[in-house]
Parts: sequence; structure tokens; C-alpha cells
Amino acid sequence: MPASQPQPNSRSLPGSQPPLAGTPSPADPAAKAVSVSEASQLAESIRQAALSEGFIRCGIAPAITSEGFPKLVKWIEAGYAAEMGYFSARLDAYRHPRGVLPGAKSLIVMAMPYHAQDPQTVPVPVNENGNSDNEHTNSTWGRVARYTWQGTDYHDTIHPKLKRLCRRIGELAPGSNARGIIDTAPLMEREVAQLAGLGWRGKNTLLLNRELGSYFFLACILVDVELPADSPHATSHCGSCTACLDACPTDAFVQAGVLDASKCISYLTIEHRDSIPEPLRPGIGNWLFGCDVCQEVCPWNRKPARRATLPPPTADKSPSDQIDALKNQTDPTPQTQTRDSDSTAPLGWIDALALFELTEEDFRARFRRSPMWRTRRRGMLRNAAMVLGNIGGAESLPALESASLDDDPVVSESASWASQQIQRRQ
Ligand code: B12
Ligand code: SF4
Ligand code: SF4
Repeated sequence: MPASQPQPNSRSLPGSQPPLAGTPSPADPAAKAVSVSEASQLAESIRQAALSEGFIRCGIAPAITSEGFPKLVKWIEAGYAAEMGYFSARLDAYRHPRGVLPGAKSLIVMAMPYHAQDPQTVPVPVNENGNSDNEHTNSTWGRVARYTWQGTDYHDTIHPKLKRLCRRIGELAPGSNARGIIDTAPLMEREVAQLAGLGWRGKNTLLLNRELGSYFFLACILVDVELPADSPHATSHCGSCTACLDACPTDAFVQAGVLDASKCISYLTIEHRDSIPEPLRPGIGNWLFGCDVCQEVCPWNRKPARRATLPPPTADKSPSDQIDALKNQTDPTPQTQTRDSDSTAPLGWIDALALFELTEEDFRARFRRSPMWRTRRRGMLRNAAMVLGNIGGAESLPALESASLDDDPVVSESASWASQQIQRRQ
């Protein structure tokens, strides 16, 4: 980018607001101001670079005070953040993107698709009444949320892309600061995504796009250069639909657009560390990790042709090959990595019963690089016990009975509960 006149302590465009009082301003005397046309060019180059990294949408929002901040405070006060203590721990930083990057002027918000095809079907055994609906059918298969199907943790695959983009921004705008984030920083990504024109926040709280549905991740880059902003997505396209609110198996929506995370299956199976409260266990059904119900019922995700998606994960390796590959892998290439369930498992499912056969070491080898590693063995066996307790049959009892003697109190309690549920159904 052609150099323009240096303006100490400012990377703003002419005519833009001075930094707010008390805000740390990036005091880099070598900083270059950019003209309007340079800023437009820079924005366009960033957009192109983002698309070539595989992001399917890229919008730009101004770094402004968070409109949702007062509601975030109410949300936490109401207990809806459950045990996600990081919200209150860094509350002040959510007020303004400067809490994430001092001197932030613009946010580049991007969408990255994940697998959106329908899960394969599993053989569902019929019960003694000839009933083959998914409840109480002695199945051992648990469902996993689509975002995990890629096999690798999305933070690990998206971070390097953000790093490359930040480096590119540094080349295009020398002296600027940029910080890439996905999930971990105190920023409400859906709020800024709406501001950057990527879509609207649906009644299920997720960011929806008319062309893409909602099966995509969001990622942001904050920069201390003022870039021309896109128009916010001002309208909601939910209309009178309430499908997500009606379908949620644990009634986790307090009202349209407000989620009580303490009831959400995604929270309970991924973020929650202890035993799952008993009243919520039946609602978990066969969800082993995460939950997609409020997205699956959404009309904006219904038409497969309209969904953004990645190509299906390949399942061309035996389970032992996969474990060897995972053990030897130093530089995972997400697009070619197989899913982390057995290659014989239908896409989107994991055999909950088989998880009880894994030693700590097997567990590590199989899940170390996957999003499921987050729960460690404790959480996965707890979740597996919930699934078997809800849908399992007599074949699950020996494994559950031995797991009820597990050294981990969460695993043992969950397994005892599951075996009681099954026995009650016999
Ligand atoms: C914490 C978290 C969770 C929590 C809480 C979810 C939630 N809805 O807040 C749990 C563990 C439950 C969760 C689950 C999931 N998550 Co999550 N999660 C996050 C995370 C890290 C922070 C979200 C956050 O800030 N929540 C705080 C609340 C306050 O935010 P809010 O819902 O926007 O709150 C607004 C409204 O509730 C409203 N409000 C609040 N109180 C009140 C009161 C009144 C009266 C009114 C009118 C309004 C109102 O105003 C608030 C502020 O704008 C984001 C990444 C990020 N940094 O943004 C990913 C993120 C939202 N998750 C994501 C995904 C994919 C999921 C799952 C689909 C995963 C799965 N399949 O299991 C589920 C979906 C569940 C759901 N319906 O939300 C994606 C969503 C992508 C998209 N297209 O939108 C994100 C953006 C991660 C990413 N980087 O891609 N997640
Ligand atoms: S992810 Fe599942 S449990 Fe959570 S709000 Fe959506 S439907 Fe309800
Ligand atoms: S299911 Fe209906 S109400 Fe819920 S997010 Fe989708 S369109 Fe909106």
C-alpha cells in the first residue's frame, strides 16, 4: 500500500473521531495514516485475503461500544451463564472492542463453514413392541454436533488463518496492530457479525444468513486502522416462526433470543464439568456431544442446497490407522483429516458404549486433537452414560456396572444412574 503522511498517535482516516479520553492510543510514531481510498483498497485486499483463506463471508464493522453490554450484564446476573465464569471475570472488557485490542477502530468479521450435510442414519433396533422410534430402542449410538465432524478443533484450524491474515494486514498497513480472535476473547461475536452485515441474530440466538443458514463459525480480526464499514444487517427474517424455541429438548430458551445456558445440552455436554443435574438428563436424549436441534429445525437451514458446507470428511482409514495417524501427526491438515470416530461409524454418530472400552491413553490418542478433548475422558464417559441411560438396553449394563466403580466420582455416579434407568425399562 502506498505510504501517506505519518500522523503521530493516530491511524484514523481524516475526519474520524479522536480516540476517547482515557483510551490507550497506540503511540507508534512510525504509524501511517491512511487516506479514504487507501482504506478502501486495504479493506478490499483484506476481504480477498480472507476469502482465499476459505472464509465464505467477510464484513467490516466499526469498533463501537457494545449495544448488548447491558443485556449481557443482566444475562449473567440471571444465572444464565451457568458456570462459565469467564464472562464476569472479564466483564468490563466486553464494553468496547478496545477491551480486546487497545486502539481498535475496526473489526473484520468472517464466517467459516462447517459440515452441514445430514447425519447418516444408524441401524435403529426395534423394541419388543416393534417400535423403532429413537426413544428406548436399546441403541448405543450417540449424536455429535456437526461442528465437530471435521475431527480437528476449529480453534486450531482457524487460528493459523487469522495469524496469516494479521501478518498480511501488517504488510499492507505497516505500523498497524491487528489481533485475530475466535471465541476466546471478551467480544460478543454475533453482535459484531450483525453489525458487519453478515446476518441477523435468530430467536435461537445464533447468527443466521439468508444464503448460508447458520452452520458456520465466526471469527474476527480487530485492527487499529479505520476501515470503511459495511451496513449492519438491520432486519430479522425469523418472522412468526418459533420452531427453535418449540423444539429445544430441555426448554433452554427463556424467551426468543435469550438462552439459559445452564439448561442447554451444548453447555451441559461440553462446558459443564460436574454431574449433569438429574431433571435435565432425559432431555439430553441421544446427544453425546453438543446439540444441533435449534439449528436443524430452522427453515433457513432446511434446504441442503442453501447450506454452506465443507466437503464430507473422508472415512477411508481403519480405526487403528486413524489412531496411529493421530499419534504421529505433528501438523494436522484439517481438510484431509478423518473424523475421530471409528471409520465404521455413520457420520455424525459415535458408539457411546464403545467409549467405555477406551483406556485413558486410548482416549487421549483418539480425541486429543478433536473438539471432544475439551471434556476429557470424564466428560465423555459422563455424556456416554447419559445417552445409554436414555436409550440403551441390557447390552450396555456390564460396561456401566464396571464404570460405576470408576475412580472418578462423576463417571461412577453417571454410570450408576444409567444402569438404573436401563434396569427400570427392562
Ligand atoms: C458461551 C458460548 C456458548 C454457550 C452460550 C450460548 C449463547 N447463546 O450465549 C453455550 C455453551 C450454550 C453455546 C452453545 C452453542 N454454541 Co456457542 N458460543 C459461546 C461464545 C463463546 C460466547 C457467546 C456469548 O457471548 N454469550 C453471551 C450472551 C449474553 O450472548 P447473546 O445470546 O448474544 O445475548 C444476547 C441476547 O441473549 C440478548 N439478551 C440477553 N438478555 C436479554 C434480556 C432481554 C429481556 C432481551 C430482550 C434480550 C436479552 O442480548 C444479549 C446481548 O446481545 C460464542 C463466541 C463469542 N465469543 O461470541 C460461541 C458461539 C456463539 N457458539 C457457536 C456455536 C456454533 C454453538 C453451538 C451451535 C454448538 C453446538 N452445536 O453445540 C451451540 C448453540 C446453542 C445456542 N442456541 O446458542 C458459534 C455460533 C456461530 C453462529 N452462526 O452464530 C459461536 C459464535 C462460536 C464461533 N466463534 O463460531 N455457546
Ligand atoms: S443447542 Fe439444543 S439444548 Fe441448546 S438451545 Fe439449542 S436446541 Fe436447546
Ligand atoms: S427456527 Fe425460526 S425462529 Fe428460530 S432462528 Fe430459525 S427462523 Fe428464527
